[in-house]
Amino acid sequence: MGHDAANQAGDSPPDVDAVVVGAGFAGLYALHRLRGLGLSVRVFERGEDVGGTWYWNRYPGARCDVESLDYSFSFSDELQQEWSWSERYATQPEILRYLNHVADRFGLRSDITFGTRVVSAVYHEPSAQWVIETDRGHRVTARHAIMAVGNLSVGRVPDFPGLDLFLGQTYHTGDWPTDGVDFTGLRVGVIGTGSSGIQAIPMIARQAAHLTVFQRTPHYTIPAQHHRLDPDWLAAFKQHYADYRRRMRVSRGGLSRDYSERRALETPPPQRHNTYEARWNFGGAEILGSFADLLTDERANSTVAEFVAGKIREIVHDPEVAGRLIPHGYPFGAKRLCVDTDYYETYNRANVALVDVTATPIEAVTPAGIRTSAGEHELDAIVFATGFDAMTGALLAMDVRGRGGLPLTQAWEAGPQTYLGVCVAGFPNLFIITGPGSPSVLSNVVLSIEQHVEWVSDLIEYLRKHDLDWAEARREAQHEWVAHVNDVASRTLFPVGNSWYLGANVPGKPRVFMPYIGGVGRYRAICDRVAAGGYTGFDLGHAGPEEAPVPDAAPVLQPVLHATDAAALADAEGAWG
Ligand code: N01
Repeated sequence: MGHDAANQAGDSPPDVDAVVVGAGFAGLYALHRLRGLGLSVRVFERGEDVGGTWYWNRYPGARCDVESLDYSFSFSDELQQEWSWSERYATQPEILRYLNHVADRFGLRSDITFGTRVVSAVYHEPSAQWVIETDRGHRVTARHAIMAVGNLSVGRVPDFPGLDLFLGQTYHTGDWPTDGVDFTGLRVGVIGTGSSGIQAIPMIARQAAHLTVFQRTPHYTIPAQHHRLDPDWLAAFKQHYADYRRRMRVSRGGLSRDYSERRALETPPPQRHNTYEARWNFGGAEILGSFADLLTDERANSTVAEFVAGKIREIVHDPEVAGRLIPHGYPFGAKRLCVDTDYYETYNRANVALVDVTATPIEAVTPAGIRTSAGEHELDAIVFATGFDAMTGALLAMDVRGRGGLPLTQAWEAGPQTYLGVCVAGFPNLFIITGPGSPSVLSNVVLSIEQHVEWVSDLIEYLRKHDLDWAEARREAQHEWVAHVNDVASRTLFPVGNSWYLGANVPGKPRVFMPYIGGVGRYRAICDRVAAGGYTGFDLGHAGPEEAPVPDAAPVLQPVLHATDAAALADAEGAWG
């Protein structure tokens, strides 16, 4: 179907300049920015409204674990001045209200088609156009295809035997009913204790008659120490918003507070303990930034791991339950650090039980509940907090084909390969916002989205100014970038954790460390240098029968990373966490 459509693209001009897939943070900003350049844009969104992740993840307790003052758009000072966050960490409903406000304020809805899934995107070489088809029968041609599909948008439910026989209700945290769920009086099981499970468990425990948590791997979590934002404090803060954002842009993680340069192993133990204590009390993922060597040196890492284990023993009354909750076997922070409210305290409740499914594996879902090797747990509802096919799931769910009809699934058979985490060799004018190989999920993703959208729109503008039709990453440049991403990751403890960063949570998925750990400030500098060099590492060209690259406009590949930069980047205390 996709091929036939592509063959019909012919010589006619594209229907729109750009198609954007997704209307979350990334899609909304891409639409706004490209429209501002005078491009015609069509956005397709599978949800019935804007929001992306924040449209679907409505589970109880869902809130962002990046602070709201950081996790919001910076591109418009008017927007950031007029919007007032009510809490340190925003709830899902408040973030969704914010994104609705953005959509209305910038008049974005008229260019968005909701309730529509893109099923294929096929590149038609002679016309240098993308042919996009949807599940509702749209067929649109576009010069540029912007994939703003999110990194965590395809939920995973493990294939337990008997799942379809269960007589109660089942839910996935990433596809929560719009009207919410009332668990009052019910016996509920939650499978999974990552960020979603850890947020949902305390809330469900308060409502349900009984909650059984099925934990495979204990995750590290730090209390949010959440609070409301005082309106006077906020008004004073907003006067310095521009400076605050500037610091975020050059930081490691895209956050306003950066990593300490001190090393844990060179800090006397009492001082080290005080640092952890202060950061624990401050709350959130800040603790990862306590010392520069936490994510590069296992001995340093074990000092923070021991500190957190001590906290778990203090909070959880039953020592045996505390023991089961203490993470082991992987470094602190190597799996995504979770941020919670009352998570460990929840295990002191009489109506909550913790089942270790590594010791007693789930054998089947039965009509009445879940059976592990130790016996059956009767349940009225099961919540799957079992995560996502991260970073590549949504892209590979579409039939994306580049030059010569090459499917993206084939190009990425051995794992995702990109240049700068945004472009793929063989797929001209296809841009992946926060794609694998960019800081994406290891950063404040809203800031990384802004950087990508701006960089991509600058590239599109460059093509238009130079009367060019397409840009395509060169294979050598891509190869060099992938090697660099792997090299930086291999100098940290991240690859040791069997995490979704590596695709380890999806059986059969190739294991590739997907996010770029070099830090958002450095990453931005590299992208800027590529642009300043006339898009180093790209071929740029015209549509038409002789659509070969234009030699003058397409600089030959120069090493993107000069020796000194590579050394600096490889000095990857840049791993921010
Ligand atoms: O998913 P996860 P998530 N049997 O993959 C378990 C973002 N996020 O939805 O660790 C039993 O982290 C699995 O066990 P294990 C954030 O980036 C952000 O919680 O694989 N258990 C794990 O415990 C986050 O990292 C916010 O051994 C099974 C859990 O399910 C990402 O989304 C909030 C299993 C999955 O954890 C994903 O988080 C929420 C099986 N067969 C999420 N299969 C913010 O606040 C899987 N598990 C911004």
